[in-house]
This record gives sequence, structure tokens and C-alpha cells, in this order.
Amino acid sequence: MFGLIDSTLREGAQTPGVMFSLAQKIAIAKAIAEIGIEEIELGVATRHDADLPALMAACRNFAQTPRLALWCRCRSEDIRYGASLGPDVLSLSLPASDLHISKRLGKSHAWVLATLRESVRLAKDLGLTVISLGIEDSSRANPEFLAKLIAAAVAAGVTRIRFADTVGILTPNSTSALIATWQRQYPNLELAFHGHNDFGLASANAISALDAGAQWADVTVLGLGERAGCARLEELVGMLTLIKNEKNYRVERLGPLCAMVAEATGRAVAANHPLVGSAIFTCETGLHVQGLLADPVSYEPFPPERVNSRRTILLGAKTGSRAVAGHCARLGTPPLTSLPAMVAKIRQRAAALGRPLLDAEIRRLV
Ligand code: HCA
Ligand code: CU
Repeated sequence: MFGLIDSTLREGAQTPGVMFSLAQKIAIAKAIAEIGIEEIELGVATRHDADLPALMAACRNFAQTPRLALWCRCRSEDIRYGASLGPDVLSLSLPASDLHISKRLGKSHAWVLATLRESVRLAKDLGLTVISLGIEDSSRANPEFLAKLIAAAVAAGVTRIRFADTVGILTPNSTSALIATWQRQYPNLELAFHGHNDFGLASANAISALDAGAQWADVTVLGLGERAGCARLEELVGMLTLIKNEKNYRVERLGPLCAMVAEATGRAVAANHPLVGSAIFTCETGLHVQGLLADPVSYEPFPPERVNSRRTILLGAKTGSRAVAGHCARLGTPPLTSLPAMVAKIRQRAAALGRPLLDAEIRRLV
């Protein structure tokens, strides 16, 4: 695989109610670059986005600059404007489904193919060398037309094809089949996947796409994007680095990045949010605590320190005797006269309060 394409500042910025200031965009792009993401889509190539020239210039000054991409409609004025900003990648976009082609745009297959050829020719004439074609709604496309569109893109000289599951209906299996089909047909073409999270499968589908041979997967921080959003940067970065060992992203920086984006969007990060939630290394159940005390690996996929977090063991209504003994020893309480009696007291007290106990409350019970 080549890497991840972050689209927080393009698709993520399309999230209803979300609007980033230029300063926020620069800070987010910098934090994404520092994690080691290979490509960032900075926005849509149009003069309506007044921040683009300054954002592009600021990103060029980062110590570590990823490839900078612009998303672009197949319109000559947008392509000219996009090219004038000097992106490393121009990500052109065209729909493949009849629904989008005829109902949304009122156009024909022939129009899509002609527009593709003209747009790629123009982009090349303007000196752009890396041209990506995003195929919108490819998961609902007529397979024969999809094949024609891809053949035309390859003939026109597109560097990369990005399949968009625009309404998030694919599963890991169908994503894998889609990518594998085109990978077999065009072994030298770069393939990318842009997945939506309408059924909670976007990140899983992105991993499937990479496993099936796609070189690139799109992500956004906290999965921002239209409707239920997109594949999550933090989940892909974590899986590729901590479990699959395919990348060496700086996972310890995920927490601050997600916190910054949460703040900028006014959307809280859930306590159980993968990789960055505040409670993902907190445990209260007796059986699990017993396992964690014996060896943390038993109930943790990776050490909390990798993401700058730490393990917290709570004593509450679900607690067990090992947790109580271990915790009291850590607190340095006087020796317990009866461990079972102490466990019973903690459970009763926590049940009465409806929450786990604080250390001070445990001391008092001892
Ligand atoms: C959108 C377009 C897109 C495009 C993806 C791409 C989609 O709905 O705004 O160009 O690869 O999901 O189809 O994000
Ligand atoms: Cu999208």
C-alpha cells in the first residue's frame, strides 16, 4: 500500500454545521502531516473557497509535507483554477451510477466519457502529472458502464482510480470483491477507496480495500463527512500501525488531533471512541480486572502508553476480589481483615451510589 488520503478538510468540511477557519485548517493539516499521513485533500478547487491559496502555501512550509491534493469537479474553469494553485494531486470526480448521471445531473453516459477525456487532457496540458479520478457512487453503478469509464480513464492517462461508496452500502466482502476485480484487470493502476459509514462499516471496508490490493484509502478525523461520515483516520492509523505493522504512523498524536477537531466542530468524542476515547482503557468487571492484573495483553490489543493513555481500574458493583486486593495494595491501605467482606461492602456501596467508588471512599470503607 502507498498510504492514506485524509479528506477532513474537503469531505469533513462538508459535515452539516461544520466550518473551519483558515487557522483551524492549517493546524489540523499540520497535525495530520505530523502523524505521517501521505496525502491531504485540502478542499474543493473553486474560487468560492477563499482560504485555499493561503492554506496551500502554509502546508508547503511544514517540516514534513504530505502530497497536497485538491478535489475538483470536471469543469474547465475549476480545473484551471485548481492547477493554478499547484497541487501535487488533482482529484477529479465524476459519477458512475445512472441515478447520479441522469437524475442528479441530467446527463448521459456519453457526456460522462467525453467530459472525462476533456478534463484529463486539460489537466495534463496545464502541467499536472498526478491525476486521480474519483468515481462517485461506484457501488451502485451499472457494471458495464463502470468498466467503460475505467477503460476510458486509463486510456486518458489517469494515475489513480478512486472508488467511492457514496452512500455506504458496501460490506468488507463486497468492497474486497470490487477492488480485487479491478486490480486483476489493471495490475499497474493505482486504486483507492472512499468509504461512507452509513452502516458503520466505513473503516472496516477501507481495511478490506487495502487488503484486497488498493494502494490508498480515504479517511477523515473522527469520521467527519456527509450523513454518518467516512472511514475514521484514527481507526485506520491504529490498525495499520499497531496490529498490521504495515505503517509506522505516530499513533501517540491521535489523541491531540482528535481533540482539536472535536473542539473545532463542537462534537464531543465519545468515551468509548476507538483509539482516542477517554474510557477505552478503563475496566471495572472483576473477571477482566483479574486478567489485566495477570497480564494486560489478555484484555488489551496494545499497551495504553502507545496512545499516550493509561490503564484505570475502577472498583464498583462489578468488582472482584483480586481487583480489590490489588487496588488496596496500590492505595497503601492498612491490611484487610476480610477480603470477601470488603468486596461485598464495595459492591453494596457502589450499587447504592450508582457509580464506581472514588479512592477516598475506598479508604474510608477499609
Ligand atoms: C461527495 C463526493 C464524494 C467523492 C469521492 C471521490 C463521494 O459526495 O461529496 O471523489 O472520491 O462520496 O462520492 O465524496
Ligand atoms: Cu464522500
